Order: sequence, then structure tokens, then C-alpha cells
Amino acid sequence: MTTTKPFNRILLTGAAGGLGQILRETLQAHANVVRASDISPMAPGAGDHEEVIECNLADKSGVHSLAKDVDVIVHLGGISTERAFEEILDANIRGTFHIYEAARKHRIKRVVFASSNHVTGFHRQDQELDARSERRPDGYYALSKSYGEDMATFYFERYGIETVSLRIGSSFAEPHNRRMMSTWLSYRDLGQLMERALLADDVGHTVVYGVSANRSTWWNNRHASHLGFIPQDSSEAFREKIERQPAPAANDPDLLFQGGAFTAAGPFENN
Ligand code: NAI
Ligand code: 15L
Repeated sequence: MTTTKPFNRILLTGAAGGLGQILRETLQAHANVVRASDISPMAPGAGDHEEVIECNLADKSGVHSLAKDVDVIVHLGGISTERAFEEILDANIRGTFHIYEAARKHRIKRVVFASSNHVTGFHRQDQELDARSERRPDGYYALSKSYGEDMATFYFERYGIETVSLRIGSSFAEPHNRRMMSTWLSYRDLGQLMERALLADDVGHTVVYGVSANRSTWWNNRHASHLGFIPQDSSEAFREKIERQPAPAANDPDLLFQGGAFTAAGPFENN
């Protein structure tokens, strides 16, 4: 028996990255074809349900071609840590602009944008935030994600292109340190969040924190409840292992700020 999938073709950028490799498989359930793209080389696609295309997001016409015959874009590609401004500018700021322009020209109705918790990274860890809290980006990387969120609002208001911006916490197989006990997003919960971001109706521009049901968390998704994201996992299973790590100093940014060590990265230019 054949089942009808919600989309014919999904474009996935950043497909060679940590989360791209995880989601490449998840997305197969939702589209006849997943077009996987990255600047890094990847193995050829498996059968006719996967297309693999190498592309630098800074290349406007390359991105335009990537978006041809696509129904929805999952935009994960770009620099994913704090780096010098010019690197971020090309991959993240120009790259995200190219994605939205391609969406407009190809009449693509929705983008799922991998934003980051670092958009609000300079808030202290004793504060609870929601999607309407003040943004306090903790570096150039965070500024690029904040700009990406603004671009999402603009493209919705001007052209009706919907976006779900995922302010992902720390999505790895398991939390790496004490901070991640609060910020961890399991791969299973990431999969559910992606599914809701693709399938929920009338999202406009929705901002949602990507975080599992951890015992302590700094983020409240009250303004994204229409997505129906209900995380199932918790970092608690790793507490004993994490607490065996040497305790950081009391003034370690990893214990003070929601963005942790990102708040202390750089400067990258000395004159
Ligand atoms: P990653 O660094 O493993 O993957 C990013 C991918 O983007 C890489 O494969 C890289 O080759 C590609 N890329 C970089 N520059 C490019 C360019 N100019 N053109 C085309 N592709 C380019 O990062 P990860 O962990 O997979 O994250 C995916 C997305 O989610 C990123 O946008 C990241 O900022 C965001 N995110 C991830 C978090 C996490 O905990 N993993 C937390 C918050 C946000
Ligand atoms: C991010 O935005 C990064 O992409 C990821 O590598 C993690 O460091 C994560 O944030 C985090 O805050 O732990």
C-alpha cells in the first residue's frame, strides 16, 4: 500500500552536519524526495528519494537552483559556533538571505530555520525566558541568528512565507556539561520538533525553543503551543555522569549566562 507524504520535495541545507545527518533520515517520512545540500562533499543520494547537491550558501545563483521544485526548506546550513564576523557574514547572513530570496522566487510557502539559544545568550541562568523576551545575542554567530529571525518576520509580513525558527538549545546524543543539563535537546525530541514545524497549520513566524523536558530549564514555549511540541526526553538520565565532572569555578560563564562559553569567545581581531 502506498501512503501519501505531505510534501513532494524538501530541501535540507547543512545536510552533512551533526543535525543534518540525523534529520536527513527523519525527513524521508515527510517527502517523496529529500534534496540534501552542504558545502562539504557527501556520498551520493540513496535511490530516487534522495538528491545530493553540493552548494555554498554564499553563492546566490547556486542557492536559487537548489530551491527549484521544492515545497519546503529546512535551513540548517551555516557556521554553527562563534567565529570571525566575515565567516559568519557569508555563510549565515548572506546565506540566509539567499534562502529567503530563493523561497520567494520559487513560491515556497515555509522555511524551518535553525536559530539558536544564543540569540538570548546574555541572559543570566536564573531568568525564565519566552519567545517575546528581549534578545541578548552573545556574539557574531548569535547576531546572525537574530538577523535570520528578523528576516523570517519580514518575509512573512511582506510575502506570506511562513517560518518556524527553532532556537535550539544543545542537540547532541547526550549533554556534555552542567549547562547542557538545562539546554539539552535529545535527537528524538528534535525529530518531533521538526515534524511539528513542518506540519502545524498557520505558523506565521513562530519562535520556539528546542529543548527537552529537562528538570531545570530556562525557556518557556507558551507562545509556541500551537505547534503541539511535547518533548519526551530529559537530561536527568545523565546527571550522575555529568556531576562526576570537576565543578567549574563560580565565575565560569558556563554557570552564569544562558549562552555559556559563547559569551566569552573572541575577540577575533587584535587591531
Ligand atoms: P554543524 O556545524 O555540524 O553543521 C552545519 C553544516 O553547515 C555543516 O555541515 C557545514 O559544512 C555546513 N555549512 C557551513 N557553511 C556553509 C556554507 N557556506 N554553505 C553551505 N553549507 C555550509 O552544526 P549542527 O550542530 O548540525 O547544527 C545545525 C544547525 O543548527 C546550525 O545552523 C546551527 O547553528 C544550529 N544549531 C545547532 C545546535 C546544536 O546543538 N547542534 C544548537 C543551536 C543551533
Ligand atoms: C549552538 O548554537 C551551537 O550550534 C552548538 O554547537 C552548541 O554549542 C549549542 O549552541 C549550545 O548552546 O550548547
